[in-house]
Amino acid sequence: MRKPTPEDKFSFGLWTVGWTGTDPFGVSTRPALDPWEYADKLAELGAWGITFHDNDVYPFDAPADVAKARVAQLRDAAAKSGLVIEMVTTNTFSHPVFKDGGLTSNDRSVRRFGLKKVLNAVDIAAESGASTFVMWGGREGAEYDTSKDLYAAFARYKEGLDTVAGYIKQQGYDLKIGLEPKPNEPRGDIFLPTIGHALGLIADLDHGDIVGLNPEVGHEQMANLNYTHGIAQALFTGKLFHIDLNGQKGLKYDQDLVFGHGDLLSAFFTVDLLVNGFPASPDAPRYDGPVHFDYKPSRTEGMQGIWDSAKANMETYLLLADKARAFRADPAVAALMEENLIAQLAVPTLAEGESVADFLATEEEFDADAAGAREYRFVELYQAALRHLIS
Ligand code: GLO
Ligand code: NI
Ligand code: NI
Ligand code: NI
Repeated sequence: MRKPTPEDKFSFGLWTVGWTGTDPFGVSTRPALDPWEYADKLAELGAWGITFHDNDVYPFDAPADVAKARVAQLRDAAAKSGLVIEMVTTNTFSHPVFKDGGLTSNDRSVRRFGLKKVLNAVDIAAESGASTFVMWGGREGAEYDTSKDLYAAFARYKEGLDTVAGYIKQQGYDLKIGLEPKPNEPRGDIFLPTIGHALGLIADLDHGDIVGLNPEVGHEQMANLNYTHGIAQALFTGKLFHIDLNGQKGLKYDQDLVFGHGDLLSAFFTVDLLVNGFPASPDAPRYDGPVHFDYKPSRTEGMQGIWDSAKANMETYLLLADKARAFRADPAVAALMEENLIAQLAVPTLAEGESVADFLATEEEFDADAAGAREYRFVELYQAALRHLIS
């Protein structure tokens, strides 16, 4: 197994390795290090980048000079260990002020405060050389359908996102926004619950050109959706700006397990898409952004477990990437793809220049019963993938 290198573009949130194990039922099981204390070890393991929330680096109530100094100290540590700060985000969920949301709180004064906090983090992102600014609206939502004018909530969400995107453009920052959908937790129902909902709102924005997605494996699976299909549609729309990889075992709370420690076959096809692209669409957009892990070292683990699990994410990805390449290079797989008409789906249904009138006028020989009797061997093709995966 080769060691990860910076070319692999693996990155970690400071809140991932830095999670001390506090959950709704229990206190911390591990000590917290200072944010800059994670850099050396991550670099040593082969990571390329780090990401953070404003309040991973300085406390919510830190005076501006303290905040500045702490961010500077983190930047120095990252630079010394050769790590890139590739993404920055804002914590608009921990403090009680955000209990009803940051951009969609009913209380306008909270929204004005939340928006300033986000814009301040945008400045930090730009100054830190980040290329993506993630917005996960974990508290944007509700438990009770009576608690919100939902039309106004979407209008305020749009207003907030357009204000942030407009500010990025006005400042001339080289930053794109990645919205992170999640169906629930901590709110009973979070706005923008899935990739599809987020794409819908992006299409309504005035500055949607710099707004895309940061989809997370576990979040889509919490909505019982197929992550690979989700990121495929984001790629199709030119909106896959960033990814949060992790593991999830079905419809549970947000587990944030190590990538692959959930639905392994699904993880395999996700990596296949990321490294090989679409089998019959060579000109389709490819993802070449950071391979970012948003996981949590389980609370059973100590300091050793933090590094074991960080390493495990990268190892799983590299192992799956090798398997996925071998799968695509296998002549038996190519033959099965051919037999299953995989390439034919890339051929447009209408001929070039064919009008609908011409199309309707064509009298094609077509035997629906014969076509209906056609046998696909999708099972065998999937089994071929599984053979590569477990051999
Ligand atoms: C929580 C989210 C969260 C975001 C982070 C980045 O479930 O996954 O960790 O990824 O706040 O914005
Ligand atoms: Ni998450
Ligand atoms: Ni998660
Ligand atoms: Ni995430």
